[in-house]
Amino acid sequence: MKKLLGLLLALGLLSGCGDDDGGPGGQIIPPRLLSEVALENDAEIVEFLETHFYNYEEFQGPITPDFDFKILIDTIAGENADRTPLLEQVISKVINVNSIELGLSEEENDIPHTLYYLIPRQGVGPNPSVADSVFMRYTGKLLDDTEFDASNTGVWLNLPGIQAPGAGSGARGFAEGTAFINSGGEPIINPDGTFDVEGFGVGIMFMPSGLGFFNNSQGLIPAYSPLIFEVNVLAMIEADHDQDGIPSILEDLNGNGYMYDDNTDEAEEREFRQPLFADFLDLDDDNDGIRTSEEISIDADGNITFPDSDGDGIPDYRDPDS
Ligand SMILES: [Ca+2]
Ligand SMILES: [Ca+2]
Ligand SMILES: [Ca+2]
Ligand SMILES: [Ca+2]
Repeated sequence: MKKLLGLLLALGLLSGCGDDDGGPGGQIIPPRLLSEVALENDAEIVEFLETHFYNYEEFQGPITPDFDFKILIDTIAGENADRTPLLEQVISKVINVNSIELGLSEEENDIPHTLYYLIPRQGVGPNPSVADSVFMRYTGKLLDDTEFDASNTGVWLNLPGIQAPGAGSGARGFAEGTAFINSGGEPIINPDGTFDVEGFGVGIMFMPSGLGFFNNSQGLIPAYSPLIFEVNVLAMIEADHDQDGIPSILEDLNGNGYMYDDNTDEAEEREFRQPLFADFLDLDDDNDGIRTSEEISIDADGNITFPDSDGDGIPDYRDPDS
């Protein structure tokens, strides 16, 4: 997602000084309420899903040899009037979003957002989590079919980087949706140096702007736009960002799929050493001067256990007293 990351960086740099912040007379227009936009976006997405279908027959097979596993979406009309709408095929997941994730000043917490997704072809390989790195192809579109970003050849993406907090850096829904899709088989290297991945996962996701860029308009993406991402998940690597021995996903302590709201020593970090390091980026999670890697135990088979020396229910690596 080089382009999207570039876009994210640009958004980060531009946030607060873009044209869209200036109203008549240069006054700042405050962002809209997350709760209000979530409902509005959901209605737009549901209408889209009711009135569109995808090439499900091609995926259901028999698969023709030249089929490229691309998802094609069209309106239900004319000769396609009898197609099954996407709404009857998608799966939905409700994700609670806090205003801090999007860098909003008006505090709103646990605002439900529905992510809709579809996996026409599940991959044959392992399943990434929102904390992992994936090699993937993707296309990003608006509901009106405008393509705003794509990588057709494939790119390694660090999924938690895509859900990083702050104005303009979001698109949490992309990481959440990708985590439902399994990767493919072992890559096959061709004589010309290119490679193929058999059995890669194919998915598409539809997300409200609260799981995307919310009020940050940029390029072809207007503020408060629902987003569609079609993705091919080719390969994945289980990540341990801080290399403390604990796979990053196990440092999502509250298990909500959001990596930046788990920070054992947050109070101290706020007081003494900004910026904040969430646990998955912190190699001494409790800031007791003993590295996390020395406060956990990993056996010869790679199984991790978390000793609790003083038996207070808090494992040593998150206990500054032991
Ligand atoms: Ca979390
Ligand atoms: Ca920390
Ligand atoms: Ca850590
Ligand atoms: Ca400790």
